Amino acid sequence: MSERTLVLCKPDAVRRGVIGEILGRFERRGFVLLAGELRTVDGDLADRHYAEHLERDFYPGLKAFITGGPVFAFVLEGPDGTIAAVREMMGKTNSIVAAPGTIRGDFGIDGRENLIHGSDGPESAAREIALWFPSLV
Ligand code: D4T
Repeated sequence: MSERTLVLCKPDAVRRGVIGEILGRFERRGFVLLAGELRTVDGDLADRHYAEHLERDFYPGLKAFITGGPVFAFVLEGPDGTIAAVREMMGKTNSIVAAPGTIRGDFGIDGRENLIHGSDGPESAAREIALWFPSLV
């Protein structure tokens, strides 16, 4: 059995020039890169990607951030457990409390500008891959 997940290097990661280091961690771990693209997120894609957060008080700031510069979107594939393993490699949402050794814990200190997104379960992975890379579905 295999699992796929959608990952975004957010605009802060692209701006800071660390997408190679981030992608390299996943490649070294053994995940297979199925697709990848540098893309500027418009308001509509932001709203659809973050549909669950539309009503949250932090969403306007999150939307401004995610649409504020290009992201590097990619799809990884690996065995069952890949979605959770990628989330573990990312670290906790707020980079300042993310463990050293995780991507957020090694590269950042901010709560919003936290470098990376990864699908949080099989349903969101399927939804997000269809949204970002419909040709893979
Ligand atoms: P994403 O979805 O970007 O992979 O992050 P997480 O899955 O780790 O965290 P999340 O969905 O709870 O939050 C989405 C995104 O919103 C930012 N955020 C979050 C924020 O700016 N202020 C906040 O209070 C929270 C909770 C950070 C990640």
